[in-house]
Formats: sequence, C-alpha cells, structure tokens
Amino acid sequence: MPREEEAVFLPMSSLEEQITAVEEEIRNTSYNKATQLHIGRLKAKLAVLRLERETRAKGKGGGVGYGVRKSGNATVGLVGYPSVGKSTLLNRLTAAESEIGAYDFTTVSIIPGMLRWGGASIQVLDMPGLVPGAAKGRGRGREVLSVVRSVDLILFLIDPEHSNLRALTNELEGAGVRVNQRPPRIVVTHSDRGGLTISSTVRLSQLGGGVAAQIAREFGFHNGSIVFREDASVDQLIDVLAGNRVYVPALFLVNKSELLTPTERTRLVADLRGFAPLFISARDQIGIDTLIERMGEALRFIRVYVKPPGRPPDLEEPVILRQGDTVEGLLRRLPPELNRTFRAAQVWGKSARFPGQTVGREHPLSDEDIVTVVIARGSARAAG
Ligand SMILES: Nc1nc2c(ncn2[C@@H]2O[C@H](COP(=O)(O)OP(=O)(O)O)[C@@H](O)[C@H]2O)c(=O)[nH]1
Ligand SMILES: [Mg+2]
Repeated sequence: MPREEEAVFLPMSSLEEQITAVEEEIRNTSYNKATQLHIGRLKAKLAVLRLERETRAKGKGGGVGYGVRKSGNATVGLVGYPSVGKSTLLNRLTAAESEIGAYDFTTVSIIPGMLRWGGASIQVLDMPGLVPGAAKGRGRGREVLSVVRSVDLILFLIDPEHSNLRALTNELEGAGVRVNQRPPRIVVTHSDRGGLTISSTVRLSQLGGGVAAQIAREFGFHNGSIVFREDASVDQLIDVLAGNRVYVPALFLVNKSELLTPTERTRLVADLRGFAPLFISARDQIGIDTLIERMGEALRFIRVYVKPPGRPPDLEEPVILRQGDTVEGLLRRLPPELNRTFRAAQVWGKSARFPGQTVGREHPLSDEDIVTVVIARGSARAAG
C-alpha cells in the first residue's frame, strides 16, 4: 500500500499526540506581526485540547487521588522536583514527620504539617516531587497539580542542582495555575444568539484586528460579548475563555544554599532575577525565620486585637484575618452572641480615620487594629 493511503487508515491520533503536536508548532513558530493571528489560534486550540484532557481525566476519576482535608487559616503547598529538600523543609517548619531520603520519590503521598504564625495556623503540604510532564499525568503529576490548584500559597523549591524554575512554573501554567498574577480584567458574557460583540475601554495592542474573535471561535464561542478593561494579551483572553484558571501567589526558594560558592550564588541570583528568590538551607536552618515572615506577608494575614469595653485589649491572642476582611469577618470568629447583638464597632489603628472611630460590619480592617464590639442595649455586656 502506498504511504499516503496508509496514513488514512491509521487511527485518529490520540488527544495527547494532538496536544504535543500543537505545543511543538507553537514552539517552532517565531512570533511577529504576520504570525500573530496564527499563534493566537494555535494557543486557543491548545487550551481547548487541554480542557478536553481535563474532562476525560475527571471522567476516569483522575484528580481525586489525594483527599487532602484543609485546616488552619491557610494552606501552603511545597512544589519542586524530587530530592530538592521539600520533606526536610516541612519538618523544619512544622512538627510533621515527613520521610527524608537521599533518593527521588520518597514522598509518595501528601504529608500535612501545621505551622504557627502569630496567632494563626498555616497548613503546609509536602507533595510528591513534580517531574517534567506532570500535567500529562507523569509521576502522579495530575494528582499533585489538582492539590496545587487548591492552595493559598505555593512555595517553589529548587536546589543548586535542579535550578530550572522556569520549567517548574511552566508545568503549573500548563495545568491552568497562574502564579503571582491577578485575574485579567476581561468580562465574558454568553448568550443564545445575536452574534459576538467585542468592545474595549482601552486600545488593544495584541488582540485587535479580529484576533480576539478568532480565538473566541476556537472555543466555539459565537454568541455573546467580550469587554476588555485592559490591554490584555492572547494568553489572558484564553485564560478567561477557558474559565478554569486559578490565581495563586508564590514564593521562590533556593534550598541547600549553604553549598553554594560565592560565584555560584552570583550566577543563580542573575539567572533567577525576576523570581526574587530567597536563599535558604532547610538542613542548616538558614533563612527559615525570614521565610516564615514572608509567608505571612504573602498570605496577607492581619492581626486584630479585641478590646472588651472598658478593659485593655487582649494583645496576647490576636484574631487572625486576611487582608480585605471586614468587621463582619471578625464577628464570624467571635462568640455567636456578639454577632447576634452587634450594634457597631469602635476601631483604633490603621483602618480608623481617628482613634475610636465607630464603624459598621462592612468596614475593612488593617493589621494590628484594635476593635471593640458595641452590642445592643439590653443585651449582656460582653465583648471579646
Ligand atoms: N546540603 C543540604 N542538603 C539538604 C538540605 N535540605 C535537604 N537536604 C538533603 O537533600 C536530600 C533530599 O531531601 P528531601 O527532603 O527528602 O527532598 P524531597 O524529595 O524534595 O522531599 C536529603 O538527603 C536531605 O538531607 C539542605 O538545606 N542542605
Ligand atoms: Mg520528599
């Protein structure tokens, strides 16, 4: 049989092969004005194929391999290649006992530990090492990635031997995790008919000239509207259309840094510019206090002190909230009686316009605010 005909009778290439083929084509096409539209469509196609892969994996029960129960005020995930020191770091940070080995793959399940931060508790998860190709399901990659999607902060861990941070973050990008990014300001509305309208409040430098419409078409999106409130990129539009992206803050750590010579260290600092890495040694306890401090900042914890009326505030045990939380959020953490009889709150500190300002439930609190809950007359006079 002639070669061309043979090809016709081959089974349709698998989803995985299609994904690899599109990935390759994107890699091999240089980006310029003439290829802009083509690359945009390829990226959209890739996103659609990956969504299909997700759907199939879920159908087979994939992604539920690890039942991790969240606890504490926030959950942090350790992500890195095998043997970079994740388990050692977990044991340093928490009272967990995660097995440490000089060989790869000692951590085969997810081990949680608990770290105290001020009055807060942070759940730290030690995960199996990520290997290249994790999003395709290698090395329990898909299960790990499904857990990564649910954490409040990622600690990326590399060591001097495995220092390719870009490869690590790319692996997560491929699985829909957006690291240290905010959601794009693009509003997509679907409707049944009427065609597609695209409008924008700013000039679009990357999605003009029909590129946005072509990308929408790859997603089978023909009716509705897309409103751009920023000069978004192709990738940002695809993220919004795909709809299953998560936006997770991250810190980047270089472990085993006590092994680095000054020259190696200088080279790494240059290589990793843009990641702002923290140099630590989990084994020799270098940089751990700084790391813990930075974790609290990245999780945007705030400490709020409750002051019962006519008494000093309880400075020993702050209530830990997240930045953006309001008086309402504080009430949820206090005895229900206070919530029921709440009339107003008095606030001292950064969020108050003047000391002792009277505010309502919707007032956003700041770190180290002091708050007195004022309850309705006739209710028992307790607060705090
Ligand atoms: N020199 C040095 N070795 C470390 C450090 N942290 C961990 N290790 C070693 O690296 C190896 C792998 O550590 P492990 O925590 O099991 O790595 P994981 O696979 O990422 O969990 C072990 O032999 C550790 O003792 C460090 O800060 N410095
Ligand atoms: Mg381990």
